[in-house]
Amino acid sequence: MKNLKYILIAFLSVLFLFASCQSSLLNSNSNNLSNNNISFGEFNNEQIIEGRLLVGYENKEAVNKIKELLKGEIYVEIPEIKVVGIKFNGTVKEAYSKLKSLKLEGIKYVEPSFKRDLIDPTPGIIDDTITKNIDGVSEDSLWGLNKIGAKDAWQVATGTHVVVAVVDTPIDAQHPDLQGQFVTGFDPVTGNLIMPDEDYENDKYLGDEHGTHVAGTIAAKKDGKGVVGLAYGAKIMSIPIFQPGYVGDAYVARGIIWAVNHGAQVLSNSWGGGGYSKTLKAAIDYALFNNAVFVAAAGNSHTDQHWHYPSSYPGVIAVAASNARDEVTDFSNHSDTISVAAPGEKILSTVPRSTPAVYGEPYDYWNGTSMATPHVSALAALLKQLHPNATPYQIRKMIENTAVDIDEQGWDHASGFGRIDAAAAVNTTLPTYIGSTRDFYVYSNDGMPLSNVFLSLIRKSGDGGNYYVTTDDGWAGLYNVDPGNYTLILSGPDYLQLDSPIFRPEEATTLIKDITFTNDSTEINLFLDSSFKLDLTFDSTFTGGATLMVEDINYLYSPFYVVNTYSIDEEATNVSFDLSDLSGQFRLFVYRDVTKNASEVSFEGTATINGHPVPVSGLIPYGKSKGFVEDNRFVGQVDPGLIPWTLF
Ligand SMILES: [Ca+2]
Ligand SMILES: [Ca+2]
Repeated sequence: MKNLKYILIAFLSVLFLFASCQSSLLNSNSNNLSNNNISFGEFNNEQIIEGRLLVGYENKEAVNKIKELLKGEIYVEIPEIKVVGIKFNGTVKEAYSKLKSLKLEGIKYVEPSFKRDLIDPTPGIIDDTITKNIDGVSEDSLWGLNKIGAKDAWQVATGTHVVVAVVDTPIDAQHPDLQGQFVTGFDPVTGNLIMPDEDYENDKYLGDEHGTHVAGTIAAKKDGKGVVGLAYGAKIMSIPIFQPGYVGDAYVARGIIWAVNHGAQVLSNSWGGGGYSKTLKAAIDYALFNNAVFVAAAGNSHTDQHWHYPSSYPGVIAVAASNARDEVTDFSNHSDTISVAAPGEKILSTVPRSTPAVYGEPYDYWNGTSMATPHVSALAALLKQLHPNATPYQIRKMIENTAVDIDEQGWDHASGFGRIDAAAAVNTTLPTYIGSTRDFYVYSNDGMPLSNVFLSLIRKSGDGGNYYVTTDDGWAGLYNVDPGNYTLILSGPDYLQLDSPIFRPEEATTLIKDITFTNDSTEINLFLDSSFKLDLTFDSTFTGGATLMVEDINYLYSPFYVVNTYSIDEEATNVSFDLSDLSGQFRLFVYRDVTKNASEVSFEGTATINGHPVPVSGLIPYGKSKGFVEDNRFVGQVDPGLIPWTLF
């Protein structure tokens, strides 16, 4: 009800503006949470690369102002998603506090560049009880390929004419089982092209074990020697993002976009880490929009989480690791964003010619979701050969719908829809539903777009994954979300963030509602709302009464700063006020006319914010007129009235 009221009031306010009428109605509702619309990306407890900031812009001119203020330089530009990387001397924290003083039009967000890791594999120990055929390197000895029905799948497709980007370390492209399997790749840091079969790591030692192992599972040659990839008819595009350390989210975004622009139809990502990057999400959305399938490893830390990126972004096929007994491995991460499981234990594949390996040949057994992921990427390549125009949604559904149910019955956090079955997937029909976009717009009650609000979509049926995003200048877009019934949870913004409009955890609001998605695209407007009740007890009464004053701290120098007043009777010792209808950042104080009463008055009580009690107190000194309503946690820490109360 309140939302409707505020929309109406906002509309009326515009009318009053045109009438040049400074009414109290306009006065009380012209408040804003902030004049500065820059959203600062969170990095609490996350590892970041210092001296680097990523800036998402609408207007490139504004980027120059940030660059000048930080005395920095632009080190990477990604015009497709309107992002630049700026490097500067100093820490990200220092840069944030400098930037907070800027009022900039045309900047969508500023965020750190997170550190991410290769998902470390562990060399596997050959265990004949589960891999009894393995007695050497042989194309017939690959238990994973046998398990998922590779030979039957190859009757239908081998990945011909499909390009799979291996976003990983460089690759030993002259490995005898990989040579000839490449198209031109791209170094996103230097901008250099990597020629097909160029041993890119040879010039500067970069460490190419991981990418070489992944590449072999996707497209090692079927030549009767060594191993064979599930999509041996496909071509590999090398996008090295570990050189040897992680090159940063901006370079990775550049690499992803280059790959998509140059023909990659599938991107295989066996890496990840914490930290929600808006830049990375924009690059992945770009891939999905351009019909490229994005596959990512769920991680090897055996935790149950959905803050591992890129695997937890909506639309990504997140891959868990299973073993030869169709159990999920003990290292594989669990998550409510897992799509499928694939063989990821004791996986035999190519390693660089320079690396010591089994049987004296450049092959080795590794464990990891890193090894499971290329099985799924290769399967996506087989499906892309069969259905060149299929959307990433259709490819994902064919893989999920044909997976063999393992672990708990039905969809589960360990294996998602189950272990992939390549033979079944290539024989299934293309789903008619191609996927659609879900756009959410999130505002405060007075129409201010809210950034860094967490939006969760929890599937009611429990027969599939959930989706998590944060808003970016009031917007959150999700692609490839399944139709069905969901519980939508909006919460935040997070009070710990540097730019947060709130200073207390109690002020973070939550909106929970049911939502149903059909096959059509969806556009939904959401308003965050909060409740605020104030109960105060005075130690003595006021002669001539007093007033509770509400002032908007963002308008202290304008004529409209007094938002509301509530009178207090002269006999009153206990008073209650409900401020829930307000929206903005306020300071609250009790005001009296000093000519009528000059003795000291103190008060204490409770502010109940969104149902959470916060003890408050205040003091009107002898002969003074004002006593601020202070959060007891801040008393003595900061000047009274300095930390605002925020209401949505
Ligand atoms: Ca071979
Ligand atoms: Ca299951």
